[in-house]
Amino acid sequence: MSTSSNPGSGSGFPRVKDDSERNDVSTTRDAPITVHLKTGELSGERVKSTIRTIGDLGGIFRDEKARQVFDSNAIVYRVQAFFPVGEGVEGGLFWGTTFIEPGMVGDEYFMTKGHYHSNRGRGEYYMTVRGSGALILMDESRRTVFEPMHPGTLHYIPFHTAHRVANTGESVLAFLACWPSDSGHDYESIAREGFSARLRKVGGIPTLVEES
Ligand code: PAN
Ligand code: ZN
Repeated sequence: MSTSSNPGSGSGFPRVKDDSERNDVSTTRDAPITVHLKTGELSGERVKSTIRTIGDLGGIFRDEKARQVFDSNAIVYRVQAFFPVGEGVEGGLFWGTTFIEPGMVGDEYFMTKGHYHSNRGRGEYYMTVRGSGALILMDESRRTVFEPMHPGTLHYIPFHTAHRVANTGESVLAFLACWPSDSGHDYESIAREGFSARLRKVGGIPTLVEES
């Protein structure tokens, strides 16, 4: 079988026409993505970025007054991601890096909003590349645990499990992630019910404290 040629490759990589329809072997060959293994930074034309500021995180932290003291534009985390197929397409995989700044809101660490996958039967991998933190996992019976994150730690997030990451260190925490393209993100359940425990700094140590 002949491999398809790459017309126009002499002047660089041609743009992919329609990401959502794409399901062939040239997906990353035509427009490569690279991961900088020390920093987690993704590069490539098709990398998309999202930023979450303090202002975006209302209702996430326990101490709402402490959150409001910050400049609402202060960045808490950003995500770089590669979506080779459209959101919701069955059978594809997405890839991303999350960078969480160091910081505290009251006695809670800067952290992600956290979510279940809308399609509850979808798991995920995380791998830490920089900094230190904690992956907080809650199953549907609301049992919450956490796994320490350090460069090289690999974290399997089981399906039916809410997940959130806190930066417990003093520098940026970066982790890679890979998840199915038909996972979706259910933030509403977390906004409504929260996690059953919060990771708080108690006596200088990250401690999971049950919500009363
Ligand atoms: C990750 C997360 C990312 C940001 O890519 O989406 O770390 O966290 P929130 O989505 O909770 O704001 C992932 O788990 N994707 O499924
Ligand atoms: Zn997820």
